[in-house]
Amino acid sequence: MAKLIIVSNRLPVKLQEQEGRLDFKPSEGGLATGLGSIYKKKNNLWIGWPGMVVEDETQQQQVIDNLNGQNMHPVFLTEKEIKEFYEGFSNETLWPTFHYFSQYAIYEQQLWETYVEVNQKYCDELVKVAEPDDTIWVHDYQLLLLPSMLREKLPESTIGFFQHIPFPSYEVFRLLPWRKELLEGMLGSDLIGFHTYDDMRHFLSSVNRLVGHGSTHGWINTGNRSLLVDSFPMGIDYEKYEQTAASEEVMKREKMYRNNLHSKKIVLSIDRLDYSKGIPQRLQAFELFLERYPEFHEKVTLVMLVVPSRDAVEKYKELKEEVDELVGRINGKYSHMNWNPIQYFYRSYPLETLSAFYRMADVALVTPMRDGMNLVCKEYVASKLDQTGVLILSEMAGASKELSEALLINPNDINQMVETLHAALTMPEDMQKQHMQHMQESLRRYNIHHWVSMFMDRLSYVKIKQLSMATTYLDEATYQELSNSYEEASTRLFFLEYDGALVDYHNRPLMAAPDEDLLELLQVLSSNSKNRVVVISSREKDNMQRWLGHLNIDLIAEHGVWIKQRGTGWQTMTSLIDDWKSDIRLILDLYVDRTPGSFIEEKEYSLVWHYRRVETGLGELRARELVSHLNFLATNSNLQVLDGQMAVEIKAQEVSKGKATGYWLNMYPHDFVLAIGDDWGDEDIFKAMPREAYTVKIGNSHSVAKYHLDSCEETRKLLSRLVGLKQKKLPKELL
Ligand code: GDG
Repeated sequence: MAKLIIVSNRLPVKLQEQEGRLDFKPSEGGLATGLGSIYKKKNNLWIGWPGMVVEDETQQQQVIDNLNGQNMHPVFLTEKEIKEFYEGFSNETLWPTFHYFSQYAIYEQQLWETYVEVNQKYCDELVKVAEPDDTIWVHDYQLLLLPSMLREKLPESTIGFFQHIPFPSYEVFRLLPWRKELLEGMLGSDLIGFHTYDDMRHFLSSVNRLVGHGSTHGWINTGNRSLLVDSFPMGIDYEKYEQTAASEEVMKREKMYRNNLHSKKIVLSIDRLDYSKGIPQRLQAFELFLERYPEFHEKVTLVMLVVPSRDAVEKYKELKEEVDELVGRINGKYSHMNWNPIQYFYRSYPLETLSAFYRMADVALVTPMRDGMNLVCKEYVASKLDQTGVLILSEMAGASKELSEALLINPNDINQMVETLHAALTMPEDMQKQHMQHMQESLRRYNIHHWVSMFMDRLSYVKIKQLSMATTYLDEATYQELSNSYEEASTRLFFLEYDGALVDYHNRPLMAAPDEDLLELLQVLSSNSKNRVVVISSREKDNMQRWLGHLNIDLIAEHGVWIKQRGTGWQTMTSLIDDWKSDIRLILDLYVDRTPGSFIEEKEYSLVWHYRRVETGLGELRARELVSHLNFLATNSNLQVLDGQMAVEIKAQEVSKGKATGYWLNMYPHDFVLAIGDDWGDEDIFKAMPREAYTVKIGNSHSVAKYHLDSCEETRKLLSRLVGLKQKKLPKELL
């Protein structure tokens, strides 16, 4: 039975050695709780590093046996791998870059190589336990390459990927030397999730600019697969925080801490030690607050909890020193015998203490410089059972997109932080309750369980959608069938689209001239007296004549305005009027003026605006504008607008490749028909074909064609095999 496998860098347990015995401590993170409801079910599984280096094989086996009993499976990492893959590439290259701290990022080839190796290690471990039809959900930035590695080994599996940290703007992401490989790694997924729409937008833009795949409504087509990118803001286990806050133990602790603090107002700050969390900036703002509002001296205390993290990394050591110094300086300046403005704890506490802190805080100061989501602010809101308290939240945290009732600040604006802190400490209680109530309603609904089910539902939807869009790959068995009917036929028709099916696209259309191999292939194919070969294009007839006119083949140019049967001259199919062209040309000229790099191609009965050489993004934007502009003008005319490959074409409606190919089907007997195209304009050709025809689309996107191939090379391979020709330039594996 198909199962679900969760993969993350760390397992939701921490393995420890105590007095020679191995001990497994469960992790209490939000993700562990949220996914706990699914990974423990049936034969599901969670795969990851158990948090300790285990080298001894007998010990490793003990760990495997123990974890397998709890629906977990370990990936063992060596000291070197932890240093280079986890501390190094993950935390010193990816983490700073993705949090807009590129100046902290290090680029070392050795670290990258270990990152690749460890991703492969996770893949190998997964392949041992996964079945071909399993669903695999990969988590976070440590495993960006894993989706594609898995796709190669388990092509049929369902792969979801969720990134917990931000995805930076293209301008920042492009700085990484391994940017393309990282994106390609992620693109092996069926569904890619981020916390916010902005992360998703940044990712799509990087994919477009660096890998060259555009997207429509979050769908990316890689040429042979379609995948979806979407946003899924992660929630918390709301009930757990609500119930903990209501427990006797937590209330007892709150009372005790309050007695010890003497202060009337408490401001709370909780984070892992990390430069992305804005801890020094927060301290500076608190210092300025004390300076500007002396009436709050002895009345307010900042309880600051910093959880040790990544202390082996240099930048974190420096940050720790900076925080220690700032706290020392502020306390040194303002402390009294019975009041310390800052109570600073550099350690981790049990959930009950955390919950007591949340309960007693009048204000939570959550001011990261950048944060994928931030769960602390959500936990604070869930723990405020009497609905008093104010949340000050950074605009740079993903959570700010949901918690609009919080007091939102820019963490770089110290003055704004100071004034907002003052506003929070003096906010009337009824207003506090109003804000808190709205936030609680939202967080209760969009909790961690909701997040898991949204992601899983969307993943199933993607699989269904992929199936409904898919054409079958023209595999060996189909080839044999096609080849048999080719052999048996006495009259055969071939309809072959030129650009995209026989020849790859070029930035300049006139650079896509036929190479020797193609000319030879067409010559051999057409020299068989049973074959009639029709090459179709939207190109001008003179262009087609120059490149292919000498061959014994038929040609269709300009979408079917012009046709040429072998041994004869060019003729038009219909008497067309082209008096619309001068008006439309004026509009296209306007778009060329506004879009550097674009140009107009004028054909006898159509006009094309090309934007292949335009800055990525701008071309697509202008094309959308132009298409809607032209569609509006074309409403009551007989013109048709084609939104093609990096080009917008406008032509007379009565002209179509489908109509043109219909002419051959009527004129010539045929007991074998093969039609190959790539663009959505070629769908007309497929529709015009008889039912028994072999219709083949290049690229696996939605099509009425029966089959698909992945590239022009594969078209050539198919045709060469039919006529027994060895093509010189084809890659070995295709021969
Ligand atoms: C990454 C992204 C995204 C903190 N101190 C203690 C303690 N904690 C718990 C909190 C909270 C968690 O740690 C911190 O979560 P955050 O979301 O705030 O931040 P990251 O660790 O950086 O997490 C982040 C998250 O992934 C999820 O996608 O939100 O943006 O950076 O749950 O309560 N827990 C205990 N003792 C402590 O002293 N028990």
